[in-house]
Amino acid sequence: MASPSLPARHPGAAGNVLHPVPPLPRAGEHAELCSGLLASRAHTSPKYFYDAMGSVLFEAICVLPEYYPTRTEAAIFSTHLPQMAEVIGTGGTIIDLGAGNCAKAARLFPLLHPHQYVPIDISADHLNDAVSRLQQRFPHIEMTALSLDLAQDWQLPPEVRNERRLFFYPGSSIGNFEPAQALDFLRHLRLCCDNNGGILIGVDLIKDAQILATAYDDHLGVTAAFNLNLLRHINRLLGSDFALSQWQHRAFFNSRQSRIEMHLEAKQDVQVRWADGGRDFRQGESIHTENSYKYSIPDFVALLEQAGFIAAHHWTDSDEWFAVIYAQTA
Ligand code: AVI
Repeated sequence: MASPSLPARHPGAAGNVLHPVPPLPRAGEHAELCSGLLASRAHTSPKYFYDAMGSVLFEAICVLPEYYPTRTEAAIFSTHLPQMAEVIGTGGTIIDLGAGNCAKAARLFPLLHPHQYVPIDISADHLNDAVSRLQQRFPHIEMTALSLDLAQDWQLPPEVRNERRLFFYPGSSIGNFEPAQALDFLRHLRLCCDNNGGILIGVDLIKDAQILATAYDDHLGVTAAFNLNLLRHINRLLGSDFALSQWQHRAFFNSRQSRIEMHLEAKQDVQVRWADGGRDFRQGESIHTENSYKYSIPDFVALLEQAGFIAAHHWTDSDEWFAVIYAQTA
């Protein structure tokens, strides 16, 4: 289990509390990667996309014309933020799940006026820099950064105030969980809320299969590079000898499961070796690297309700490609 790191406190830019976070421990990654690669259908967790290069490639994906989720969600926030603030209310604690550069949450501050901001991310380096900068812009907001792997068990430390916790989970990353895991994750958030909190979450909606497929297989090949870069990251973590030239990116919409699937497919018979193992892949065999589930609004609201939330409001774009949903505790 990844546990929150609680290093010594030191004063932030304006005397507020800022927790610098060390990188997460790497124990367990080796075993997790090996068991996925050796499974009859080889697979890896999408969290391994995000080394330094992967994070830069993901930022590039977000500005691709084919990748509609980022700009569509941003437009929904631009249009509806005042109404969101009316529904959600001011004050309380914003807990930003997968905060990255904290830019999305920072747009909420002038309207939601949180007392505390708790950005959480797997990448400590990114987070420390972003929070230091943000603390200078908003010196009156207490900021408590946490380095956590949200795909593992995690708990909030006592420093996170219990007063009206709003979990902020934009970007449709909930779609990268299997539906059962997504439900467990939402249930966990609900438990962390006591009886006076909520969640503001971005959800990518079901749409034309071709639009979906192109969003994950763009013409510039940035998503292909993002997928292939995973092999370089695995080579570093495992000491393996994946040769990128032997693999190709595959992405398609699986309509039965309502998900985009990304795979890396062997272009020829391939032998991969690492210190304590290895695997032979036949031409055409693939490593399943990501699922990105797409929901209808009623189905996602049902999931929130199963988790113990009451879905209060949702906002969408005019094409209904993406939704931002606010749900409260009962
Ligand atoms: C982070 N996550 C919401 C992205 C998605 O759309 O599922 C990851 C991604 N994979 C390929 N392109 C973007």
